[in-house]
Amino acid sequence: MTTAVLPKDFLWGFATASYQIEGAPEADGRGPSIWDSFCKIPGKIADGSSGDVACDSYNRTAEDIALLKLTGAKAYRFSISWSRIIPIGGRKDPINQAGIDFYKKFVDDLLAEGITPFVTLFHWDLPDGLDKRYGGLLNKEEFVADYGHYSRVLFEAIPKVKYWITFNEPWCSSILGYSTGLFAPGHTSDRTKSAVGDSSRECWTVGHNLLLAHATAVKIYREEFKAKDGGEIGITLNGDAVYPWDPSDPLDVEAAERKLEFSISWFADPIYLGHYPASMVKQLGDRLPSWTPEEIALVKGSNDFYGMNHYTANYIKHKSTPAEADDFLGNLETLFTAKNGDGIGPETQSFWLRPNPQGFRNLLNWISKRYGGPKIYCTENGTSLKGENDLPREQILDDEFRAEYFRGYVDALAKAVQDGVDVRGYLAWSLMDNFEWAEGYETRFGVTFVDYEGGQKRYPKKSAKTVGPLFESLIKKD
Ligand code: GBH
Repeated sequence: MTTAVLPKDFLWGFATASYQIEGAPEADGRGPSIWDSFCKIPGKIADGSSGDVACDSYNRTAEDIALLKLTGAKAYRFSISWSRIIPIGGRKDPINQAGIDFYKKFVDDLLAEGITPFVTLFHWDLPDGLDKRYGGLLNKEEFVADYGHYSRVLFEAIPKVKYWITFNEPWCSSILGYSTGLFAPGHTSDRTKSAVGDSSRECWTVGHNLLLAHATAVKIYREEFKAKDGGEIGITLNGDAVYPWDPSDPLDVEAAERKLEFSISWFADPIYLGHYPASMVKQLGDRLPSWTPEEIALVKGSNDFYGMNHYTANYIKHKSTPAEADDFLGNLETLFTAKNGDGIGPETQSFWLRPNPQGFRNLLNWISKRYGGPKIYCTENGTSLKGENDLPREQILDDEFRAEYFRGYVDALAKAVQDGVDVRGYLAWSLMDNFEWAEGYETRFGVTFVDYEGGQKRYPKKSAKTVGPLFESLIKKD
């Protein structure tokens, strides 16, 4: 028997991101983003594809809203393409009214259907003009000022939005964009992959700049908009759960904690506690930028809520050799099998993803404890399915594996709430199959099948109808 443990106004729904679904890269004055450029470099995207068409959501907002209605969703998280709002990107560049009107209408259309918008201002698609002009995220003064301007334009234009997310997963922008080079703009010290970058330094600079840009947007929202518009603003961080590889080895226990610090606390400690984690300062030395008193005063306290993206877990084994200069994990190994032979969860189509619902409950508790019980919105959670793309259509639509993933993770969420964690919402990734970044279209995360060969037509999978009933039975009725 299920007990209703979630608050009456708990928001559940689905999430997407602009470059992954919109297509229409040249419509209504949009400029190029770093992902448009990155996709053109041979070898960067597994199937050689790009977001040029994707789900064609720019031209199919009504279909997407119909899908949301079919699921019964109460909320929808999407991101805004900066390149549609300010095509070149900077604070002195022209603003594109057509881009603003598109998102403004979309928000109105969602609200008309009783769906609450969660709007991400930045889900990795930086205007290419800013990367070319001054080095994009590496340039503290210019980037922070331009991001502040961009965010103010949107706060002003769409006051009906009550949930703003400044950045999606700054860890990915920093590490994958500036250390491993797996994501745009592809900087890395690995000269076989790219011609530019210093993996031992750039990612830490970028992380620092993203925190400052986040805090600047929050300050603008709080000083100029919050009183009249009444919304909330926060950042979304990714983080995988951890288990020590050998729970009886204190070094593995410590390494597991360090893994969380290098992924989550890198951003959340400055925001909630006012400093970087000691373990990072120790390993990275002066490669980790230091805070001026003015900077940290700006950053500390800059979250109205904690946005949590969560998918998977790892066993963590410490390394006994000194950390490499380009190490970003905390000098440790991540594994799918524990010392005693326990496997962490079944394989999926994503090399990094193995379902482990208990990890979600553990991590919710860890975040809640370390950061003083913040209000948490789970802004992404979901799975790919091994071999899904190669299955016959009927089997793709009968995605029991994904449905079971959601059963396990929603149950873990409910248990965490019973543990005392303040979870207020949940957005499953994703409303539909879409452009899965470096993996192109081979990996699907949708609760809706998108037929890329058949005019982008959408077909709801079994999981599209699984999520809603799970929440409706957990939400208190009065
Ligand atoms: C999310 O990130 C994204 O926000 C979303 O856009 C995406 O579609 C979704 O995941 C599904 O992938 O290269 O070994 O360092 C999820 C968190 C963190 C998962 C980084 C992949 C890379 C592992 N991601 N991780 S590694």
